[in-house]
Amino acid sequence: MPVNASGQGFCRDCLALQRAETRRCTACGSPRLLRHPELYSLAIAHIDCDAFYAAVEKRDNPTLKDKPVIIGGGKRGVVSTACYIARINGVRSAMPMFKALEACPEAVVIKPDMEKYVRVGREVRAMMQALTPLVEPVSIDEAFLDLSGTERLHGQPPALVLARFARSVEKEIGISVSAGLSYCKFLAKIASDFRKPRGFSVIGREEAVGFLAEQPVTMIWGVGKAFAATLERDGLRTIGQLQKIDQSDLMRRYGTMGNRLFYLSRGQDERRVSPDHEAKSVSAETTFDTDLAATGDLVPVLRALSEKVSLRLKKAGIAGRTVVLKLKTQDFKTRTRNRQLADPTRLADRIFQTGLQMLSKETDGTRYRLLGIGVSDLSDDGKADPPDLVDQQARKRALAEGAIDSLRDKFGRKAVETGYTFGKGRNAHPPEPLDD
Ligand code: TTP
Ligand code: MG
Ligand code: MG
Repeated sequence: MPVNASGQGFCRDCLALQRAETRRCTACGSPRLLRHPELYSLAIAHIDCDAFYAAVEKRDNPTLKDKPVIIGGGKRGVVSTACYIARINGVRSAMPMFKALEACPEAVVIKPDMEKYVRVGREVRAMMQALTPLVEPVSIDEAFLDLSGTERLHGQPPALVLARFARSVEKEIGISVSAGLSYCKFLAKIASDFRKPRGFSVIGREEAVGFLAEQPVTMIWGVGKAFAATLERDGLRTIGQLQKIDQSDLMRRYGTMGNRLFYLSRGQDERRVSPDHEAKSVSAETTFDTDLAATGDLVPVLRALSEKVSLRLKKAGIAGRTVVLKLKTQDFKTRTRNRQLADPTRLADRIFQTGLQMLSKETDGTRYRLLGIGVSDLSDDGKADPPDLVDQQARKRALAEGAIDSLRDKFGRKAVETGYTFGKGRNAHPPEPLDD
């Protein structure tokens, strides 16, 4: 019998194929059977660890196994996460700690150990990357995987690869995950959340529209509390109601979000799973022909390098919150200085101004052979550079930079030079490529 005969499911515990419509595995007796008519033709998965921080702490201290555990406290005094036992009592993420303890007074509270969670998150990710190069991390404990075309590599369809993966994570790392399998990211993510913990849900093409019709609008990616309230005012609560509205109508009412409502409500999501190359920082540096000490010589170089960094951030749609200045002295000693900003930035001017403040403390006559500038603490640029209401000058410079960018888009990079780089010779435009 071929592995992917339709209607044929398998056991999530021992992975044995199930022929008959039995309720328990014919090989091991487990009730955790998975059957679905499209089980072997779906390849987009979302995997999310169960009660992640709490699961790691329980793994490391077995006496906590059957106790309600809350991870949180610290500065903000809120719950980061709670194990599923504590959730039965009503404890939820982001709840103030005092409320959580009212709901579940016997809970064991543990302060988060971020370093440890990052380490475990990386281990899980490495196991994902062994399945397919197309892993797109979403957060510390979850990722999308595109397993299409991996059947030959694994000798198994994606559904079985995922079940085996969930089993291996439990055995090798000691925590559990939930998986969702579908034909697009939107539904894979919904599916992974469906039967937590240790869940595995499948949403196929046939059932997608009918399934979505019953769900609340908040299930749509990007519909938060505020937008849900707007929809509610317009009498829209379920995705089924959205399915009955024309695209042009939705767009007229809700702009680009209306477009998203139109497609996602119908189970149409073309977003690809795109692997993150996990850049930790974006920087540019240059080594001088002759060592430099004077502020007047260093500043134009700093400006040109800041623009280089900014250009790369803008192209990648990312921003950085920490600005890092690097200097190498004549005798090859490296000095790095960094400063954290209130918000992530991708603007050359902010990077430059911050770098300049740090540089001014280092121009004490020391001769430098290298200057570099960069940003770390990277994130996508959604929250970057909010209009600065306090510093009007910064706001004007940001507007000017937008204008310069669009001129450069039209006429090329050299079309516009700022006062700092203009006519400053070859140090001002570091030779390409820059070593990062
Ligand atoms: P989630 O995957 O959202 O939650 P979870 O893994 O704890 O539980 P679930 O089984 O429902 O997936 O978040 C992953 C981790 O991120 C979580 O363990 C703790 C942290 N976190 C916070 O610190 N604050 C929050 O508000 C949320 C939602 C998560
Ligand atoms: Mg999780
Ligand atoms: Mg998560």
